[in-house]
Amino acid sequence: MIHHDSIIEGKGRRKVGWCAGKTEYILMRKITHEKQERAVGHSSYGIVLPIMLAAFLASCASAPTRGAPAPPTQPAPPPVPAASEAKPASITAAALGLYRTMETARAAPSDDELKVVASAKTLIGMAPNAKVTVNGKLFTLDCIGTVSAIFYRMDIDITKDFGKYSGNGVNCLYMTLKDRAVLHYDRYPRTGDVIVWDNTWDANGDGDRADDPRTHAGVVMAVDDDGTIYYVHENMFKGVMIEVMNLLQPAVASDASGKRLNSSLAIATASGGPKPARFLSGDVFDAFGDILRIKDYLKVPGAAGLARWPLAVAAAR
Ligand SMILES: [Ca+2]
Repeated sequence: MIHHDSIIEGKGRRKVGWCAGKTEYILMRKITHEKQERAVGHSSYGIVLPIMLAAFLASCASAPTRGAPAPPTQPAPPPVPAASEAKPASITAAALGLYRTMETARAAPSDDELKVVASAKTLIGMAPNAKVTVNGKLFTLDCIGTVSAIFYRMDIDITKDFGKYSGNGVNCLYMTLKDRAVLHYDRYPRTGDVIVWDNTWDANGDGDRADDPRTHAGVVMAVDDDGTIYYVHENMFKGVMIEVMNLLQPAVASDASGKRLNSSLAIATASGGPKPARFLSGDVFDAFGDILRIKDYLKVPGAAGLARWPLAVAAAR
């Protein structure tokens, strides 16, 4: 209230001051006019007034009439491309920041991709941490061992560069893919892409289930039109199996029809405990990696490679 009153008082003072000043100004102007008339007589009005009147009329002629509506403002027309600018035939994946175009993502499976499916199927149903020999090499079917075994059957050694990196096998796989520039984050991957997840378990044992990057891996088997991805991986309780992930709805377990969109992936702790806040596969997704694009780089030395894989595996899809 004190502030409000002071504002009113201030206005009052300004008003009184203005009135007094106006009175003084009128009196001074009258005296000045009398002095000017005495000095130059009335002849100055004969020159000054016509000039002022002409200027006033000129300004009136160019100024809009007060109260009349303003003329409508025309919006600027859109820029017209030059005739030499060719319209693009399509919007590229690069322009959208995608790894693949939608046409590529939807293309029929390649022979290599069918071989990944066939290889993975030889392992489905195996117990957690089971031992298998593939092409003469022994594998333990934990998460990275399962991914390794799937590709090793195709004479692709995903562990080729693991010695260059530190951390667990999943991190070494991630770094290999990153350094070969085949990591991507498309919502529609291809069969044969590997998947890397974060925070699937408390790997560093600090009790925080949100600070453990690159803790799990799997391989894409197939993708539905609604974005549901079927991946094969080692479920640490159930063994090698196919489960689902949907990056269009990453935090939804099932849709309205009951179709499963995202499997439970992050576990509480090895010793039990509350479920993490983010536990669905889509919600702990990190990245995809295009192993098949670097298959020649990862080829097992001396192996025949994919050429010796029987094409009959196509029937396995
Ligand atoms: Ca942790």
